[in-house]
Amino acid sequence: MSAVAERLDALTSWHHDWSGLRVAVLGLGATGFSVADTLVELGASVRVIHGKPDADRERLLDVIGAERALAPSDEEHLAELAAFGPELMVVSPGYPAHHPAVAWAAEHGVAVWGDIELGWRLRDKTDRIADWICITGTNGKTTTTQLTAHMLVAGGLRAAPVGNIGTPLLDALRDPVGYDALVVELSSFQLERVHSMSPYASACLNLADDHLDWHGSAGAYRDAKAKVYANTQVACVYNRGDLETERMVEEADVIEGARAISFGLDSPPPSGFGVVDGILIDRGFHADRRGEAFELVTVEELENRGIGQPHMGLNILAAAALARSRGVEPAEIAGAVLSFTPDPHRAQQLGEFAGVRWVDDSKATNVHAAEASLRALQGVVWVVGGLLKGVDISPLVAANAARLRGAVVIGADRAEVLRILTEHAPGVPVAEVLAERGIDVMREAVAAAARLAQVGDTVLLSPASASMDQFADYAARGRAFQEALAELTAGRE
Ligand code: UMA
Repeated sequence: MSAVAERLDALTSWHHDWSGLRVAVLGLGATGFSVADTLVELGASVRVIHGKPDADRERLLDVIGAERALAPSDEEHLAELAAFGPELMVVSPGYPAHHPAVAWAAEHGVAVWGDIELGWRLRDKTDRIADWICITGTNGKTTTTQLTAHMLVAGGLRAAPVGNIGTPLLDALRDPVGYDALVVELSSFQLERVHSMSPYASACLNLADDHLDWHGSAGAYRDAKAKVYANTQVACVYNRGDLETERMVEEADVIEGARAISFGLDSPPPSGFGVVDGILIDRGFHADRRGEAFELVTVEELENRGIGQPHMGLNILAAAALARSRGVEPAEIAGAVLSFTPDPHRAQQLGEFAGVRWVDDSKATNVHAAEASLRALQGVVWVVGGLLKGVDISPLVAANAARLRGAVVIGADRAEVLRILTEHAPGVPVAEVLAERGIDVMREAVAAAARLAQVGDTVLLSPASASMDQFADYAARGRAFQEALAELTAGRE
C-alpha cells in the first residue's frame, strides 16, 4: 500500500491529523461547500473544482481560504486535477459514475469519497457521537426520514434529518452540541461513494428503476442502494412486499447480532411491522414477539389526519421500525405520527374547481412514484414529462392508459413522451406544451389540462421525470403549477 493510501486508511477521526492533505473537492453546490469548509477547518489543503459559477459560495471560499477553480468543461476539470495533483478526491453526488474526473482518479490511483464517507470518519467531533439511522429507496425516503426524526425527537432524543433531504451531513456533524441520532437520507449517488459507514439501523424502502443515466445500469443502481445495509449494527429494516430489499439484507455483511425487521401492510410475521384488524402493530420489538405485539396507531386515525394512503402506511411502519430499534416507546411513536404534517408537492390536494380536482404530485420524479398516484385515480388528465433520466416510461403509460382522460406533455424529453403516448395510449387526447421554462410552462399546461378535463375528473401533475430541464427543482415545478392554477381560478370560484 502506498504511503498516501495508508494515511487515508488511518484517517478515521475528527481528532486525527488531516493537515496538509491535498484534497480536490468536485462541485460547489450544498455538498461541495460543506466538504470544503470542513476540510479547511481541519487544516487540509483544499481546491474546489466546479462546473457552474456560484458567486455567493465562491466569495465564501475566498473568505475561508480554500482554493477554487471554475472548470466549465470536462477537459478543464481534468486539467485542474492534473495541475493540483490531489491525494484524495471528494466528489459531489451530482457527478455521475462515468464522469471523466472519476475515471481520472481511478487511472491515477486517487481515492474517491463522497461527503458521507468523509462524514462517517469525522463523526466524533463532539463527545456526544450520533448513531446513524440510514434510509434509502426509490420512493418515500424523504417522508420516512422526516417521520423517523420526528419519532426520535418525540422519544426525547436530540435528532435531526440530514443528507439528501437537503441539509448536508457535514453541517450537522459540526454542530457544537452534537446529536444522539442522525437520520441520514441517502441517494444512490451518495451510497455509491461510501466505503466504511456502519449504520446503527438502516432501511431500503423499495426498489424500482431510476437514475439509470447516472449509474449506467439497473444493476449498478441496485448495488448502490444495497450498500445501505453494509455493517449495520442493530436493525436492517426491509419491505416484505419488495423481495429485492429482502435479498439485499440477506446478502449484506452486517455486524454480529444485527436483526432483520420487515414491514408491510399485511399481518406481520414475528420480527415484523404490519397491520392487523385496522391497527398498525410492532411485532419486532416485543419480548414475546411470537404471541404479542405493540399497537401503534389505527388506520382510522391516519385517515382522519389525511395520511391514510397505502404508501404513507408503509412509510410510517418503516419509520416506526427504525425508531423502535433506537428505543422510542410505542406511545411516543403514536404521538409523533399523529402530529406529523407531510411536505407539499407529494400528492397534495389543491381543491376542486368547476367540478375538477387538482393534485400536485410534483415530487413524483420517477415512474414508481407516478404509478402510486395514478393507480389511485380514474378519469385523469395527466401532466407528465421532464427529464426521463434514461428510464422507459412505456410500461407506466400502457398500464394506466385506461385511466387517462387526456395527457399534457411538458419537459425537454417531450418527443419521447409523445411517442410513447401515441403507441401505448392510442386515442387518449394529448396536448404538447411548447413553453420552455418556469411559470410559462405551467400556465400553458394548466390551461390545456382545464380544457381536457370533464366534471368528476382529476388533473394530476405527476411527471415521472426530473424537473431540472425547466425548473430549479421539483418544489419550484410544483409551486409554478399551483401558481398557474391560482391564476386560472382567480375570481372563478
Ligand atoms: N457539477 C458539475 N458537473 C456535474 C455535476 C455537478 O460541475 O456533472 C457541479 C456544479 O458546480 C454544481 C455542483 O456540482 O453547482 C452541484 O453539485 P450536486 O449536483 O451534487 O448538488 P448539491 O447542491 O451538492 O446537492 C446534493 C444533492 N444533489 C444531487 O444529488 C443531484 C441534493 O439532493 C442534496 O440535498 C444535497 O447534496 C445535500 O446532501 C437533491 C437531489 O435532487 C435534492 N437528489 C436526487 C434525488 O433525490 O433524486 C438524488
